[in-house]
Parts: sequence; C-alpha cells; structure tokens
Amino acid sequence: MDMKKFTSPFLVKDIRVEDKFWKERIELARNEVIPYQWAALNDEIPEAAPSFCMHNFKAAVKLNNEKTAKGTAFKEPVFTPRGVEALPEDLRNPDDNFYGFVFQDSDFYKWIEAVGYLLAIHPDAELEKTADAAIDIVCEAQQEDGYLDTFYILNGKDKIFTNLRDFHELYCLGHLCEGAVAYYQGTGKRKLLDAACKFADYVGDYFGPEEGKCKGYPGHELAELALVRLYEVTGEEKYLNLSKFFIDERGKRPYYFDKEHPQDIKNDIDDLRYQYHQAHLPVREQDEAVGHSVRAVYLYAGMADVARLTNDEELFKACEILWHLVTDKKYYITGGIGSTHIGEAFSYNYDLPNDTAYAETCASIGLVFWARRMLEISPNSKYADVMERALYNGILSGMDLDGKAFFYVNPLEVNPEACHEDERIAHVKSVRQKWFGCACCPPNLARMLTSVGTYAYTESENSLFVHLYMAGAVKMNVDGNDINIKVSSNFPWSGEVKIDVSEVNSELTLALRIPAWSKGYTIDAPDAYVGEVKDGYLYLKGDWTSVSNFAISFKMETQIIQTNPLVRDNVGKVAILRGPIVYCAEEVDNGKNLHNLYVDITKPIREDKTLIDNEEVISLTLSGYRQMPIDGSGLYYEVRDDVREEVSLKLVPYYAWCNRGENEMMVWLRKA
Ligand code: FUB
Ligand code: ZN
Repeated sequence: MDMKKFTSPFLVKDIRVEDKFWKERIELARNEVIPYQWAALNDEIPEAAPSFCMHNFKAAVKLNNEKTAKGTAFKEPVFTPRGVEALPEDLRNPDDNFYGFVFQDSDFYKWIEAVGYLLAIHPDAELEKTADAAIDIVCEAQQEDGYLDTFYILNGKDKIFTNLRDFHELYCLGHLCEGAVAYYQGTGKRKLLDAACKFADYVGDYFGPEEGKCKGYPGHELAELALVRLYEVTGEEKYLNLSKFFIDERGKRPYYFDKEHPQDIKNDIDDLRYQYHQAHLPVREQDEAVGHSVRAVYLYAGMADVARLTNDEELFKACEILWHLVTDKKYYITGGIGSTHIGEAFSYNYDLPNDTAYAETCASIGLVFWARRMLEISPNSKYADVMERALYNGILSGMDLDGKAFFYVNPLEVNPEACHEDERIAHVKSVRQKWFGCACCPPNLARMLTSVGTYAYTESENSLFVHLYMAGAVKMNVDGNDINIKVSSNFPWSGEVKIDVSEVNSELTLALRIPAWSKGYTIDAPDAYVGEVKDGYLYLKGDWTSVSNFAISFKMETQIIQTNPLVRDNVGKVAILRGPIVYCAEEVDNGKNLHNLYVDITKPIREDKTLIDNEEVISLTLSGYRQMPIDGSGLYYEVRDDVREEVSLKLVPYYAWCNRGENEMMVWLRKA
C-alpha cells in the first residue's frame, strides 16, 4: 500500500463549519470557553482550583531577567493523590515559585492552539492581541539555549531530562509544537513556532539514535504526533526522524526508565510497571492496549502519522491491531476509553463498568486524533464510526452546554449519593467542575471544538473522503484547480444530506461514508457517477459537469443495542441510540432509582423535540415499568412476582446530561 499518497490533514482555514450543532459550539468556544479558560490560566476564576499556569511563565521570565542563582538546585515536587504536584507551600516569595502540576505549561499551549484555530476562521484583533502578549511572555521564559519548561527552569535546570518517566518535559514540548503550529497556521505569525523549533532542536540534540545521544523517550506520549506536525509545517525531516526515534525506542530492553529509576526494579521479568507507559514491549509487538489510556492513544496516533509519512506498513499494521484491541474489547458505547481510575488506565478485556468508569475526556479526544490518522492512511468507515461516536458523545459530555463547567471523567451511570459517600467513586464528579488543578481536559476540549471541521474530511490524490456530515464547505486543490464542495445537513438529528458540487468542475472522486448506524440509504445522483461501496464508503466519480448537486439520505432511526455478554455490567441491559447520538435516562425526567426502571423494547419509541438549557434536542419516550419495593419484605425475601408500576421513560442525549442540576443518570437500562 502506498501510504504516502494521502496528503496531510486539512487545515482549519480550508473548512467552513456552518452546521448548527457544531457552529454553535465553536461560537461557544469563542465567546465563552476561550475567555473563561484564559481567566482560569491566570487564576481569575473565584472558587475554582488555581492553575498557576501563566504565573509559572511569568516567574520564569523574572528569573531570566534577574539572572538569579535560583533554578540550579532541583527541588522535588510532592506526590499527591492527584499526581506529581508542586504545592504552594512556600508563599513567602510566591512570585518566584513553580506551582501546580509538572505539566502546567501544557494548559497554555492547548489554549493557544484553540486560539490559533479560531483566528484561522474568525479574525479577532482583541483576542490576537491577548494571545500575542502571552506568547511574548512564553518566549521570554525560554532559555537562550532553547530549553523551555517552567517546572525545571524554576526548580532546577540541573535535573532536566532526568525523570522522563514522570515529569512530562517531552509532553510539554509536544503541546508547545501543536500550539505553535496552529497559531502559525491561523495567523501567519512565527514567533511561537520559532520557539517550538528551538526547543525541539534542543531536544533533538540531546536525544536520538546517534552514538552518545540519550536513548530516552517520553513518559507521557504526545511529542510523537506533535513533532510530525512540526515536520509537516516546516518540512524539516529531523522532526519526523525524532518522532520515529521516540516511537521505535519505546519498549526496548534494557528498559530506559530503569536507568532513571533503578530503585523501582523488582525483578527481571516484571514488565508491569512499563505497561502504564506502553513501554513494556516495542510498539510493533504490542498485543494488548494497556496502561494510561490518554498516553496510549496519543502514542497510537503518532505511530499512525509516522507510518503514513515513512510508508511503514509494519507500523501501520501495529496500529490496526491496536485499533481492534481497543475498539473491540475496551471501548465504551459513548466513545469513552479507560475503565479504571487506577492509573487512569485501560483494564482487562471486556471490563467496562459503568459507574466506576474513568473514560477521561482527553482519552476520547485522543481516540479521535488516532481515528482521523487511521483514515488518512486507510479510509475504512470503522474508524470514522468510532470518531463520530466519540465526538458526539463522550467528548461533548465533558462540558456543560454553557461552556463553563467540565467533566474530567465520563461514566455511563452516576448516582450522586455514591459520588459523595463512596471513596471508590471519588474520581466521579456528579456535576461538572469550574476548573481542575490538573486541568488537561477543558483546554483539550477547546482545541477539539475549534478544529472539529478537520475531522470531517480527508483527501488523497483526486479523492475527497467525507467522514462526518457536518454542514459547511471544504476547499481543496485538484490538479492545480481550487474546488469547493458544500454540504448541507441537520446532523445529528436528521440523516438527509445535500452535496453541492457546482464549484468542482474537475475529475474528482467523492467517497461518502455510510454510517454503521444507518439502516440503509438512498442516493439521488446521476447513475453514471455512482460506483462501488468499499470499506463502508460509497464512491462517486466524474467530472461533475452535468450535475450541480445531489442528495443522499441515511435512514436514521432509534437503535436498541446490547453488549457482548462477556461484559458483565451490561448483561440484560440495552442502550438506546439514534444516529450518532447515545441516549441516557436522567432522574429529572424519570425520578430517583433509575436502576429500578425496565424498558420494554417491543413497544414503539416516540421522538420529540425538547429544550435542554436552550438547546433543542430530540428526546425519546419509551414504555416500561418501575420495580417497586414490596412493603415489609426487608432486604431479602423469597422470590415472588414484582410489584410493578407502568411508566414512560424519557431519554435525552448523553452529551447533554447534567445540565438541569445534579441528578442520577444511566445509559445502560434494564430490559423488561
Ligand atoms: O499527565 C497529563 C494529563 O493529566 C494526562 O493526560 C491526564 O490523564 C492527566 O493525568
Ligand atoms: Zn484530561
């Protein structure tokens, strides 16, 4: 397979999102999320967990300007239940200290990435001024030699790169590269991009296959995919090579992290401690998706990038194997991954508990990154189906409809009483939070929303692949001609799609995804254009001179889904979906004790338009019953007929749950 024939992903500026569903969210990001997050990064949100992110950059600038001796004697951060955190214990001289998590810089980089995407589609002089001023601070914090990580700048540069396993320097490099590329592409301004290249060069001088260079690799993956982005924008192969080096070095023996942490070596065959970092085996030999789920999918996305750009079929094969290991065995129906809060990790196959799930917002975002990269190599609708599921469900559930509060973990069943009383579920918040000390998810969501259009399409030679039916337009160049393709739809509520090809006038193949949820489709296009269906895509080909638009309609009906019985938690239960949307029951519509509700799947399902916090959604009403307690029978009693109350169950989209106050929620419902 020639993987190189697939071009780089579309840029945000090449795609117009006119889709009501997504456009409103992009506007929300512009008007609410981005300003709110800027305030959070500057510790200006009353009662929210402090960030210290911009504080740290400013403290590093101060240190650079004063050229004080500080920063030469390393000060260990403290391990807290939330991870490696430098707590503000020394407030006597607060301006000089590093506070927060070791990767706090990355929150700014994700924010600036989102700003870059926004500015690409919507000029905003005020926002650009704020961003430029922030970039000035970050660049002033950068050391003359190119090094840029405020944790080590403030705590002691004598220890840089000595704890790759835990301290995230290469993760911060990754986010810096991603933010810098997006800001450059959005504004044409190079300052942050130059800073990213300078830091990447510093890292490239230190790490690499050449003799004498360090053979380490990131403890938290991301640099792999980010260096590829740097390569794609600068054309500098050294960044691609560095990414490939990090990927191929992972898992080699002797284990690199053992050199850093000899005290943690237990015995020669104990590779468990490496699973957390996906470093237990070389990536090409991995036969199970293990460890920290965000790290894993960021790695897999980087592997796919390198496979595409170096035409490495073996590496792509490894990605494909891992894709199935995740999506066939360790994947929630909401697009969530990571079943356990212990290590924020994957657990064993088919272990998909609903109430203790971790399903971190970032992990679903990483899954989408990976899916699009797989599509860039191999357009197969299995990737796009997962991408769509995660985008419309497990990612969006991470944010309130007003854009001001966030979930970090996204379980499929929540009982607020348990969240308050049960330490085993302490990681589950029953309402979205204003901010987090470890705030990886909110800015990740911001960058995802503002670039969402780039997930709708990929291109290869003279073909455009339409993966998501997002209303809007895409601009591409075929044989030197600029062409525009416009899409109209009311996804995710209707399966009717219109495609306008009036500005094509070139030999072009359009490959349209047939979603797995669709129970059939009809197409209204000239026969001469309509070709085969391959790997879940309907191929249309022609010069588009005799047609200016056509329609395709996917049958979007409610679906009743059950799980492979190997998943213990879902036996006897069903989930209800409609198109890409996963539904759930909430207490506010159905009363307390949702686990007493049974749904009768033989009865018709009614669809209604409902408002949730001013957002119009389709709600579903199903028939069923509630199992009632039997008076005086105590905790246990000999089996007898249930006392039942007939009820109508109202279901709403999972992404919109918890926008009407704290309450119970359940996706998997008992089947009558
Ligand atoms: O370690 C950086 C980020 O913080 C991870 O991706 C998240 O899981 C959270 O632990
Ligand atoms: Zn996160």
